[in-house]
Amino acid sequence: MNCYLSTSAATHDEVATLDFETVNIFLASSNSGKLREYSELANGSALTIALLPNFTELPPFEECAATFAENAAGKALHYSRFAHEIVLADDSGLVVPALSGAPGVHSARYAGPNGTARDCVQKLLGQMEGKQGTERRARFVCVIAVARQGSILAVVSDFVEGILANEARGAEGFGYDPIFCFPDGSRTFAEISPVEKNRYSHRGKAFRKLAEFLNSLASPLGSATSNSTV
Ligand code: ITT
Repeated sequence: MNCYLSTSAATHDEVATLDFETVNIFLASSNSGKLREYSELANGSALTIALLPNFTELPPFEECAATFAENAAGKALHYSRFAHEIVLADDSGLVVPALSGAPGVHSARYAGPNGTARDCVQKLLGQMEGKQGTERRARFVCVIAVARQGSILAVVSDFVEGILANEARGAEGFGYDPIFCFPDGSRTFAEISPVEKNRYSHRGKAFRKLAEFLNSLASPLGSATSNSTV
C-alpha cells in the first residue's frame, strides 16, 4: 500500500531541462474516459499523451488523502518511478456543497468498491431528492500533477460550476456527466460533444494551464516559478 506525499520538488534547472519540442507524457490512469479527453486535449499541440505502459501491472497507488491535490501528487510521484518520461496523474471529482462536499475525493467509489458509474449517479440522485434550486449546485474539480522520476514538476487545478439534473440525460462522457448540467440547466455534459466538454470542463481548463506552464519553459522569458503550482 502506498499513501504518502513526500518528495523533493524539482529545481528550476531540472524542470527547465524539458525539451518542449518532444514532450511525451504518460497518463497514469485506469479511467478510459480521462485518456480519451487528454488525447483530444493534446491533439494538435506539442504534447503527446499515451497511457503509461504496463499501467495495470504496476503496483497500485491507494488514494486515501483528504484532498484532490494530495491524491494527484501522490499518484504522479508513485507512477513516475516506473518511467523515464513525464507522468501525468489526475485526481478529480464532483463536489456538492449541499451534501457537505460529497462525493468529493470519493467520487469514483461513492457507490462502494464494486459500484459502477451508473450506481454512483443513482446514489447521488437519491441523496439529492427533495433538494431544489441553489441546493442543486455542483462543481467538478480537477487537479493535474506531473512528475518525472520521483520529482513533482507541476500541480495545476481548475473547476467548473453547474447544477445537478433530476435524472440522467445523454450518452457522451463518463462518470457523473449524465447529471451534471450547465448552470442554466440546458444540457448535461453527456449531451455535448467531447470537444465541447473539453472547452468548458474542469479537466480542459486545468490541462490548458498545464500546457501554458510547459510552454513557458520553452520561452526564453519563461519562468518555472510563475503559475507552476495551484
Ligand atoms: P484513476 O485514479 O485511475 O485516474 P479514477 O476514475 O479512479 O481513475 P479519480 O480517483 O480521479 O479517478 O476519480 C474521479 C471520479 O470522479 C471519476 O471516476 C468520476 O466518477 C468522477 N469524475 C471526474 N471527472 C469527471 C468528468 O469529467 N465527468 C464525469 N465524472 C467525472
